[in-house]
Amino acid sequence: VQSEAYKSALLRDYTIIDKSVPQDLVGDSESVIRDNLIRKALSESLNKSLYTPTFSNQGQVILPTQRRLAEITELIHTASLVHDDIIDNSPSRRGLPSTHQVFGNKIAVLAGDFLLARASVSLARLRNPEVVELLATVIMDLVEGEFKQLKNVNGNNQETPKDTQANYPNEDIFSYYLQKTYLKTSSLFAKSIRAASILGGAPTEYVELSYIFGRNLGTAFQLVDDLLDFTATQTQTGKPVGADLDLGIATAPVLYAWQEYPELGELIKRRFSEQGDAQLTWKLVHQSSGIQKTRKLVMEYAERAMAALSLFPPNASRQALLQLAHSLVYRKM
Ligand code: 2DE
Ligand code: MG
Ligand code: MG
Ligand code: MG
Repeated sequence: VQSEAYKSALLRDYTIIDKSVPQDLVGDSESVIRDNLIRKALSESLNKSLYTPTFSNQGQVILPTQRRLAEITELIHTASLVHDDIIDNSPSRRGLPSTHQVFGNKIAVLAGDFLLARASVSLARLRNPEVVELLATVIMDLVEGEFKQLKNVNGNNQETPKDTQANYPNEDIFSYYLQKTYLKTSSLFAKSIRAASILGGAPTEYVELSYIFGRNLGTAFQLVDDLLDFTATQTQTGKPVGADLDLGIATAPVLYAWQEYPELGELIKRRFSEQGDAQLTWKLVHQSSGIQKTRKLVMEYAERAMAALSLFPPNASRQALLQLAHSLVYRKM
C-alpha cells in the first residue's frame, strides 16, 4: 500500500480534484494569485495533511478524497452547531462562549451559512454525484429534525391550543422522538460514513453495513447527549446542563420517567412552560429509572452498531471504529 506507485496514483487523484476546477469558477485573478501564494506557502503542510494518504498510528489508510469528506462532514456539523446555539439560545459550547455570544446573531448566522457553502464547494470538487446527494440530504435531514423538535411531542405545534392536541400513547411519542433523533444526529453519522465507503470503492454490502453502523452509533451518541443533559456538569460537557428542559424538549429520560409518573404527561405537553415544571421534571427523572433505561437503550443501539461492524473483515480500520464507538458510548462530556 505504501508503494511509490500507489502514492503517485493518489497524487494524480488530487491533481484531478483540485486542478480541474476552471479558473473562472475559482474567482477573479486577484484572488487566484492570492490563493496561489497562500497555497505555495502552505504547500508543505497541505501536501502532507490533505493530498497524500494519511497513515494513522494504527496503520489504516485514508484516501485524499475520504479526508476531504471528513473535512466536509466537520464543516456541516460545525455550521449546524453554530446555528443550533442560536436556536437554543445557548451561551457556551466546548467550554467557550458560543459564536453568537461573541459575535452576535447576525454574524453567527452568516458564519454558519459560509461554512455550509464552503462545504458545498469541497463536496462538488469530489466529483461524485452520489456523495454530493448523500451529504446534501444530510443537511435537509438536520433541518427537518430541528423542525420536528420545534413541534410538540405529539406532533402539534407549540402554539396549537391544548384541547386540539391529540393524546398519543407513549410508544408513538417515543418513536417520534427516535425519528427526530435520526434526522438531527444519526443521519450525519450514517450518510457520511456511507459516503466514505463509496469513495473507498467498497462493495455494496459493505456500503450498506457502514450506513447501518453509522445510523446506530449516531443514535447511541445522541441518546448519550440527551442523558448527559441530566447527569453531567457544565464543566464536563462545556455547555449548560438541563438545557433541554429549559427549551421545552422531552428526551428519552423524561419519556421513560413518564411511564412511572403519569403526571409528567401534562408537563411534557405544555413543554415545561409553567413555573416549576422544569424543576419538578428534573426531580422526577432522577427519582425514576429513566436514566437507567436510557443507558440500556444506548447499549442496544451500540450493540447494533458493533454487530454491523463485526461483519467487516478484521483490520486496523475496524479496530479504530470499534474504539471510536466505545469512546462515544462511555464519554462523560
Ligand atoms: C444538536 O442538538 C443539533 C443538531 C442539528 C442542528 C441543525 C440545525 C439546522 P442539541 P447540543 C440547527 C441547520 C443546519 C445547518 C446549518 C447545516 O441537542 O446539546 O441541541 O450540543 O445539541 O446543543
Ligand atoms: Mg443545542
Ligand atoms: Mg438543539
Ligand atoms: Mg443536547
